Amino acid sequence: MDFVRSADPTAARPAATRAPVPVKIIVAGGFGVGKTTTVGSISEIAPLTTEAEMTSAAIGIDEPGQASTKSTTTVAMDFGCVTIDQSLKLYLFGTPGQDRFGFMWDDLVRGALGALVVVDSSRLDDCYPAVDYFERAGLPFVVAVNAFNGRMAHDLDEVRWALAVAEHVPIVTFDARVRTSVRDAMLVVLEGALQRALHGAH
Ligand SMILES: Nc1nc2c(ncn2[C@@H]2O[C@H](COP(=O)(O)OP(=O)(O)OP(=O)(O)O)[C@@H](O)[C@H]2O)c(=O)[nH]1
Ligand SMILES: [Mg+2]
Repeated sequence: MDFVRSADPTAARPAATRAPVPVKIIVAGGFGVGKTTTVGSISEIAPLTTEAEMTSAAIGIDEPGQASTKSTTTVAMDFGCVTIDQSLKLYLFGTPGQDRFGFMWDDLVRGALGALVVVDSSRLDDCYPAVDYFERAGLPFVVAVNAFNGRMAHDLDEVRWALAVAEHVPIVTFDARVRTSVRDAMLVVLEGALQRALHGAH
């Protein structure tokens, strides 16, 4: 075991017992695409959620997709965390999806290293504003198409074209309900954040 003598008390500890570096990651996307599901699937703590019942006032305004049984929506944020390895712990912040909560995104993304922008390929119109937001925010992000029941309405090239996702932005498919699938998507976000740290912005 290597010990380093230093005035810094954390530096004298063996590497294995050092606290992991905390990294803030955003899980964003349009209404009802699976953000809360994503955070809940991977979080190692019971996720903090802020779900509220949707009322009849939302009918015709917020459409979660024809087959959905969705009855609640996120009104503030989702929060969860997951330890990637001894050196890295992700703190996940899920955004609310309804347009009227858009003003909260600027606060939520502050200090984040990257974002996973969840997309439902059958409702691309609802997903464009989130992609556009992160293009402008200058934060590394990955577009993650949630394959509801393994089905995609469009292939990845079509989704990239329809949402005008830039060439340098990775686009992947995943299943928001499956922990390992969410983990793989998160690793792509981390890779982008690392590249940004090493080589700067595109
Ligand atoms: N079949 C299927 N259903 C899913 C999947 N992901 C999410 N759902 C369902 O889709 C609905 C929406 O999921 P949420 O995770 O609440 O979506 P959200 O993006 O957090 O929604 P808002 O916070 O309201 O914007 C819920 O009823 C989920 O159970 C999936 O991969 N397959
Ligand atoms: Mg939600």
